[in-house]
Amino acid sequence: FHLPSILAYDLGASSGRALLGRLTDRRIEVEEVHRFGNDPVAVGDRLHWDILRLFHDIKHGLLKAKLAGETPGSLAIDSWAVDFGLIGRGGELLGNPYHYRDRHTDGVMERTTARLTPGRIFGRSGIQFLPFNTIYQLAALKEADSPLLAQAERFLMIPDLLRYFLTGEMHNEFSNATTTQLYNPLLGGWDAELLGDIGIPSSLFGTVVQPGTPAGRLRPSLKEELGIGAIPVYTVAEHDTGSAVAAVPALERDFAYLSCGTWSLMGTEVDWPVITDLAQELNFTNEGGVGGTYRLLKNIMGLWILQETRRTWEKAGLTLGFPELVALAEQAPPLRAFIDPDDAMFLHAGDMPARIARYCERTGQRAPGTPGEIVRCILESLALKYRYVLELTERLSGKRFGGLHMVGGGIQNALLCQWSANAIGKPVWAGPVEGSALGNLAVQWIAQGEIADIWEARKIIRESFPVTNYEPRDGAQWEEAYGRFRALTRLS
Ligand code: ADP
Ligand code: LRH
Repeated sequence: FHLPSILAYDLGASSGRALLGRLTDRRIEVEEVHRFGNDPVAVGDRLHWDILRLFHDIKHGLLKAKLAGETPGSLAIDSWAVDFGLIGRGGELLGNPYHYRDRHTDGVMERTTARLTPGRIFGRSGIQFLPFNTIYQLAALKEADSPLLAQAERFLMIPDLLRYFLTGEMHNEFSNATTTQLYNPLLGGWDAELLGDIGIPSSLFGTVVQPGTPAGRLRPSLKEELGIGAIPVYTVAEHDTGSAVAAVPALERDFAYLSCGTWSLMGTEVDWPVITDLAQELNFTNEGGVGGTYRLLKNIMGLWILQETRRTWEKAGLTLGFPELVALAEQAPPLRAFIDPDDAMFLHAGDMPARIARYCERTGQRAPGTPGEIVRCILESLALKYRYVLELTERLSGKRFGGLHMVGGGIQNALLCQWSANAIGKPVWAGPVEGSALGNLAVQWIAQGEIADIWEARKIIRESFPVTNYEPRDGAQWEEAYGRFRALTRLS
């Protein structure tokens, strides 16, 4: 007896993918049916997601599944956090959603926190201060007197919106809702006071539904267009990091994870948000997860810096793939120059090699010159920042971790995994690569009663996919480097 396959769409900031999953004899098998680019589009001063192209690729994934002879029993979508579309009269999407790296939020977090106080915002949401949080994006629209707000009747986050395109139903999913900094976990709903503070009507926000809720079926026009059945659609942890952490193949209750893609998200899972002065001071977040869990974590700028470096060189005629970049870094001399990846200068798109040079000048270091030196500087700095944030996670949670679980596309970079182990002085357990898509599949199976809970899912994932073990090496050199890194980056 075989259960039908099910379909997971995982949309990352750098690419999207559709994975078919099958659960047979407590083992998961996956097949990637579609992978597609996710290229934001700059128009004038604005940066948008190409939301209709993403929807086109979601439909294309369905078509490819059908051509492969598969009839998925269900599907779900997860994506990056914080971004949203506004829906107007007649159910029309108003405008193209903004990209969280658009500059319209520049200065808005500072103005909003000065007015409301950080304590009020963190105390009510438990979410870290990031300049692109939904609360500041909405406040920016309000400050600009955006016509979108005047027309808006509903607020949908990116997966809510794509799910709505598929089904015609509007639901606000919990894990992603928490990333807005407008959801109050203590009240268990949208925070009407914070919404009032920024002048946004509560009526835009619907009831929040948990991951693993049936959320409609493909709408008739789509069935007709693609010649397929009325596939049921579920909510999952629609925040990709929530799905990734649900798939961490940990057997121990207290574990540390690093979801390693465009962003590096590091932290631990907790049963209840840690909303304390220390959490606020260290700027940790409490994002909602599967089965009532929360992710106590911190954003680290991640491989975004490498992606933009690669794009800068490509525009100058030097096209290098990630494996080639990693090979060049390996040949460059070790532990020379460091950056703080989380310096605000690295947030927006642009010429990262030039910014790295500027950072080094500012901190009295010789700037890396060759491509290999530059990539080495980025990867080593990330590894050192991982150590810093892992130490903060231990301090804040009171837990001690025997090693670090890494998941996501970044673990295909074996050098980064090894250097992370070296920097933290503990083993790194790397796998699976497609963490978010697997967490997405697992929550669909939990909703359908095929898997009991995330702990059983983690066990099944552990038995279905390889985990690579990286033991720490070169302890003394990395210890010395960490001291220099801390001094240069002024991290206390
Ligand atoms: P996101 O979901 O945020 O778009 P992914 O989890 O897909 O990101 O990870 C993308 C990152 O993975 C890239 O920025 C790159 O650094 C890394 N990566 C992808 N493929 C490889 C590879 N073959 N070798 C080394 N690194 C890779
Ligand atoms: C990772 C991610 C992260 C958010 C960022 C906007 O893809 O969802 O958790 O902080 O994108």
